[in-house]
Amino acid sequence: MFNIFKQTLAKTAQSIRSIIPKSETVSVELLEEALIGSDMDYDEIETLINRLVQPSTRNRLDYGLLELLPAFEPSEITQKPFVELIIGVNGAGKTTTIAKMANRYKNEGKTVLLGAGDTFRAAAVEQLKAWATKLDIPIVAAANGGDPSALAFDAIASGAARGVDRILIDTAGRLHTQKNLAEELRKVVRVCGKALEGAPHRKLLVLDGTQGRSAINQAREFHEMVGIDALAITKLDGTAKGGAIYSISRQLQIPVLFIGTGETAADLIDFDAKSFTTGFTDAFFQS
Ligand SMILES: Nc1nc2c(ncn2[C@@H]2O[C@H](COP(=O)(O)OP(=O)(O)OP(=O)(O)O)[C@@H](O)[C@H]2O)c(=O)[nH]1
Ligand SMILES: [Mg+2]
Repeated sequence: MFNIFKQTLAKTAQSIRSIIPKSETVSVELLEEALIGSDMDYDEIETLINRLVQPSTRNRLDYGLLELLPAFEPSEITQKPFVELIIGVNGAGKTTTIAKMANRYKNEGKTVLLGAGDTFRAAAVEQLKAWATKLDIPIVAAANGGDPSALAFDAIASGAARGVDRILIDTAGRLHTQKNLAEELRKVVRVCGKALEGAPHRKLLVLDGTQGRSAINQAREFHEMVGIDALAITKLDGTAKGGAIYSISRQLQIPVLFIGTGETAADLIDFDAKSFTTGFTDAFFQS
């Protein structure tokens, strides 16, 4: 059966295959080495290996890996407009992920509005505007250097007045260590709630997949800062660190919603624990 994650995990699979020989089973030693190579954190490697019935066959590994991932029930979206605030460090892939999500929602028949809330970085507004034009989606933007909270307020007010289904608000890249920018983000969140009760309904943290498990601490700090509801992991196509997803998901206990698989608007897939794990396990058992 076609597995959508297989292609995305190509680099991860290549690294695993360089360690694991073609066989029906895999030894604990080689499994450990390959998982370390895939950037899974040792906590998860240890847990998996301790639980794994030997010899490790495809089915046993598949089951063991799946058990590492917390199960999340997707909650139904009833709010209209549903406001999503997109957060993350510089260059994580926030703006591109917004374009991908907007494209997805539009294809599902929903109406979307974008808020160009990165008023800090030069050309950030232009970048989102270019996506809006390409996708033919309305955007609320102000001149660079404006107040991101005011922009968020305006975007929500405009989206509510137009009766759109979804509002996606971009934010400037920031490090969790920058205190003034942390305060600014908290203010954006507060002001969203003033524009519309309950907004932002989802605070989505975008993590750069090429950072692997080192993104866990970063995510923790953002979570403490504003409370993160969901994760998007980008650039998985360009990294051999696919195994880090198990540690990110298990240690943070925040659902991974999306996986970024490239630079175009179509390169976004819904994270699905089962298919992801099948794609990952496949690398260990070459056929
Ligand atoms: N290969 C690949 N590239 C991606 C993916 N997502 C984003 N990128 C690229 O990563 C770079 C940064 O993406 P942006 O969306 O501008 O990142 P950002 O977080 O908005 O960056 P700042 O606004 O500067 O903080 C761009 O060149 C994107 O094309 C992905 O899933 N795969
Ligand atoms: Mg951006």
